[in-house]
Amino acid sequence: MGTEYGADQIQILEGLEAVRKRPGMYIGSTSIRGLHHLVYEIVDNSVDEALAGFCGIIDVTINEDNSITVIDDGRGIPVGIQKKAGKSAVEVVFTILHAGGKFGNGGYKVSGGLHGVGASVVNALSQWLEVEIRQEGKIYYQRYERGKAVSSLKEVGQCDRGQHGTKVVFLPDKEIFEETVFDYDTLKIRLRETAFLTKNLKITLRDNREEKREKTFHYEGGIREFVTYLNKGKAPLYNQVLYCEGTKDGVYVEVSMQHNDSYTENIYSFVNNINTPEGGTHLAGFKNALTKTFNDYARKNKLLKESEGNLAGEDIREGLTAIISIKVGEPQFEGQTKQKLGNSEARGAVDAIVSEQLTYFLEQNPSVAKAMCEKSILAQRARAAARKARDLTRRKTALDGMALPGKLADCSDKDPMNCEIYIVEGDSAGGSAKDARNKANQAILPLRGKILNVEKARLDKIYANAEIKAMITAFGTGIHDDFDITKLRYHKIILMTDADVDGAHISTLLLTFIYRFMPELIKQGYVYLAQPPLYKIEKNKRVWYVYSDEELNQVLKEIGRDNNNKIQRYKGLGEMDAEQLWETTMDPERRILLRVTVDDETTSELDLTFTTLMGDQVEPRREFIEANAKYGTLDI
Ligand code: TSJ
Repeated sequence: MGTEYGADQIQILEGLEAVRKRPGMYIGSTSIRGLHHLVYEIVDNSVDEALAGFCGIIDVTINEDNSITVIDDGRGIPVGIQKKAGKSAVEVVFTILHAGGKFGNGGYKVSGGLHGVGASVVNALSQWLEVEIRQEGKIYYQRYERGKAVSSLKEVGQCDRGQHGTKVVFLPDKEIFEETVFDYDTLKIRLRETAFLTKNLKITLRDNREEKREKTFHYEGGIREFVTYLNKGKAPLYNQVLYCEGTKDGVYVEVSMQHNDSYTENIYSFVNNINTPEGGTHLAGFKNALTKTFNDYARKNKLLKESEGNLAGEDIREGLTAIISIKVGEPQFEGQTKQKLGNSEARGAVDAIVSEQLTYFLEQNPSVAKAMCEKSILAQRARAAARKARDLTRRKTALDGMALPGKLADCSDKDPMNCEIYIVEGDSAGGSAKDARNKANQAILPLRGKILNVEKARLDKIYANAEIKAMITAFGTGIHDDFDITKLRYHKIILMTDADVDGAHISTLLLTFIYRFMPELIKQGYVYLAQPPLYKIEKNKRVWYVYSDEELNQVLKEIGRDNNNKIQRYKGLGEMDAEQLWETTMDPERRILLRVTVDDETTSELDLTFTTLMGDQVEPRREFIEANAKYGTLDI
């Protein structure tokens, strides 16, 4: 057998070798993110089986050794020999790069995401992988090591004829991945999203490591429940969740939406269950239908006076939470990051289905239509006022030659690459920071007290807010349509707040503002959280700064807990003198910074995190900060 390797097979081996040589090309990265991607690649196959109507249950388990088991109750990967490849379809799936799930005429494969490359890539990047298939009363098994079959597909037993499905177990290769410990919450967020997008599919996630956990996601309402979930903790404007569904030109369309009383737009679009953070034709079709249908209705029913101009799309979308989910045979992804749908038929399909069903809904529910219309008209007026305010500031800055805020203590270096700006809570801490800083490249912008919660204010009020104006002018980029990242004046924007609950709240407000108005700053990694110490310990003229209670106990254990330690707890940044602030929090050689990042695979969850934290409870805020620290990467 060994001598009979043909040219095709040699190429196959090279194919998987290529994956091991340049894993980043296939799964984005070999960081913790790439590690989790392996799970999604496998699970996506089962989801496809569910979309085809043959699978209702998916079980995902993190095993004690950090291997992953995925089991579904689908038809089972076909076990027959594929003539062209000269091996079983199972082996083709696991050893040939880019082999989709198309077998004969039964092909339905609709997935195809950014890295939709499938099982062979996971196999190539796993120390070992085992597959078990139950089909027509028989159990089949095969094992691979680092992408290579170590046995052929064998019948290993018998099962009930009614039993069928696929089970895959794999251990990510430590030679490839920087990190091989799975994070339960990361998988949970993604699997929940998948369950929302695939109604009637039941997904269970289990953690069999030290901390045993289990969670099942099953949403009969599908994306309707997704909208309810996203609006949790907010006040909906009306009780119904609008839902549109239909198929046109080969595009299956589902849309669900509900307004809440906030001012932000939360629209998430998906194609074949894959998030499209940059939108595309399906989103454009939705927006067009919404604007057109709504204006038609408002005019016809005299909710909008003849003298008044049309409602703009953004007025109607104020406070709107919506999911647009479409399924299409051959998705075309465009844009630099391939996160934008290009299929032109999707635009028309979504537009037509939403227009027709929304028109009907508005006619059937006049009180809901009226509530929507009143909110939109208020938004329209606020937008006009905001434009006026913005034009004024624009004219002013043009005349003043970009006047910087008076409170800003700028740095002398003008090369943004070298420069950092510390956003500091309160004038007293601002004072210490000004004394402590390196004037050459560290600027300080003190803010007074709590900043405006942009989730709870309309645009006109936001533009009029002094702290927000100060930040916008200091950063230099402008916002929204005017945003220009090349004008950014500092390549590190560092939020420095007290290491307590109030400080955490202020950081959250600041991050919310930046995320809503200048998301690119976060996406491109310019935003950081400073980490001031919680305690200072002194003993025999030696000093330790510690950043958590855990660390405090550790240090005390090492040096002995006795009365000679003078432990000082910092209640706020203001309690530190300039030198201490420099040593612990601002000196690039010694400080710890957390970089704030977003995971675009689960954008909806991140948005939710930002918004729930705006509530009045203390606990969720702390959770946020912890979660954030987890997302953060350490920069010494
Ligand atoms: F891809 C994979 F190997 F990683 C994998 C595939 C992993 C897991 C956990 C499940 C699956 C999988 C594949 N579940 N269900 C299927 N279904 C098929 O491969 C299948 C079965 C029958 C037919 C048919 O046309 O008769 C077609 C397909 C694609």
